[in-house]
Amino acid sequence: MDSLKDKFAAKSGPVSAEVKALIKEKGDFKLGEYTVAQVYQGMKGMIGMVTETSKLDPEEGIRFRGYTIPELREKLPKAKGGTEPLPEGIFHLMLLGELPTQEEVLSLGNNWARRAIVPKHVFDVLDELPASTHPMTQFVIAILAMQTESLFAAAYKKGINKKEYWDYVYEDSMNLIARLPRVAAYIYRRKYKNGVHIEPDHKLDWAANLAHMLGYEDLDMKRLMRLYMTIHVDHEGGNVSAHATHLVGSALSDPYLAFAAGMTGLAGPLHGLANQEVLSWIMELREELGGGLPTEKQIEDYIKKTLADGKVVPGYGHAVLRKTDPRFAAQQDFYTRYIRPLGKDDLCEIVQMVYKVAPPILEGTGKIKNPWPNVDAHSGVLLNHYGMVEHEFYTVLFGVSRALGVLSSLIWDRALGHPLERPGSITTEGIKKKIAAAEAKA
Ligand code: HAX
Repeated sequence: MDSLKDKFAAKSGPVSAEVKALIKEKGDFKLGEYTVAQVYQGMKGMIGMVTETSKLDPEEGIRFRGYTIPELREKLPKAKGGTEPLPEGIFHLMLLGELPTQEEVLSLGNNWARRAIVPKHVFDVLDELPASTHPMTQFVIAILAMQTESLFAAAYKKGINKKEYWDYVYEDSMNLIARLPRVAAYIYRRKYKNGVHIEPDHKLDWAANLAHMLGYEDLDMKRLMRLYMTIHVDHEGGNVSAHATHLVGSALSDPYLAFAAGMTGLAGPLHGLANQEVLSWIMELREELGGGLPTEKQIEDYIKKTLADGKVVPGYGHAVLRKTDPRFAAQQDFYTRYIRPLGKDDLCEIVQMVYKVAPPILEGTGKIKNPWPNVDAHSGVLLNHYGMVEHEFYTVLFGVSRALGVLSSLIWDRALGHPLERPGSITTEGIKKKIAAAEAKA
């Protein structure tokens, strides 16, 4: 018996009927007209899809089903004696739109534990890759290797009614989420710990078990992993990883294929790979200055040099946000609450200094729309503090968390019967003709 699935079935039916009626009655309602700049510059600000799980406000940041990150850190169920939310809880919230009880979160954790067995061939595939293969490439390959298990693909081949799509997408998504921690840990231990693997401990919650399989038994790292896995889940529908998953899923590619597409997007340095880039950038800064804490002036010069070299300052800027990312603030709070009282960490301190120095410089360029830090500006130094020094691995952790958001959205996509996504495009010649015609009329 899967009570989460029963609740989803009870919820999604009426919402689906409501959406169909809305399209029928108000389908011609104009949502806005878009500019040439928006068409050329990544469709920023265009409302082009429906995402139920979260909504991003440029000034305030993300809300998951109406709740901010500080609210969720307080309200979501925690592990026994724990202080940070269990990510099982935010998945329940995104899928059903309701805060879960402690019992529901425990039941979901057990549900994932029962599904967590990764087929052996996935490890065999990973073992064949050169050890130098980037962890994100390995992650995507492992997800694709697991596609042999897709219940959606098997059912579609046999022939199923459209109304049943969500059920199989739900099953695939739950299996994927259950198995990703093992896959991530396998990649990590193979690449960085001489292939000495650690068996799962399903008495632990999903995030703590991930920390355990990675080789981190420290309670503090488990606490960080719960927060990390909660805050990275979702950022509404238009970001590259969420949009790619949604887009590929719209072709009825199964959740393994769709999620792998999302992860190839997350692996880009302007998106999830920025967390790796931030650490490398800070390490290079330290190296150039011969170690220790830099002065504010030295950081200022380094930022200016980065810009002068035509590079981006990683961890700063955002396509939608126009203020400090609340996910950055949550990690800053984690540092001041749990780490700093025990002794300052040089790299975490540098992050605080960059936060003070960078925004006015970035703003001063006159072109960067958001001079404030995003989630990736802080995450690496916290992992590094607890001993995870392998920067190239950081985006895989982001990806494990992101699965919760994009896959709960994918289940909704199929429950609501969203069709194939196929926006129109235009040529530059076409744009010029439209402008000329409008100007001739005026
Ligand atoms: N450093 C230097 N230049 C920057 C910048 C930064 N941090 N942020 C923006 N710019 C530049 C852009 O490259 C662009 O330059 P050109 O006009 O020469 O092309 C100009 O400022 C205007 O860009 P924008 O409109 O402010 O920003 P975009 O919406 O185009 O891009 C990005 C948003 C996040 C990609 C951008 O801010 C950036 O590259 N940041 C650094 C990389 C980063 O931290 N990425 C992670 C973002 C959060 C996320 O997805 N996490 O997973």
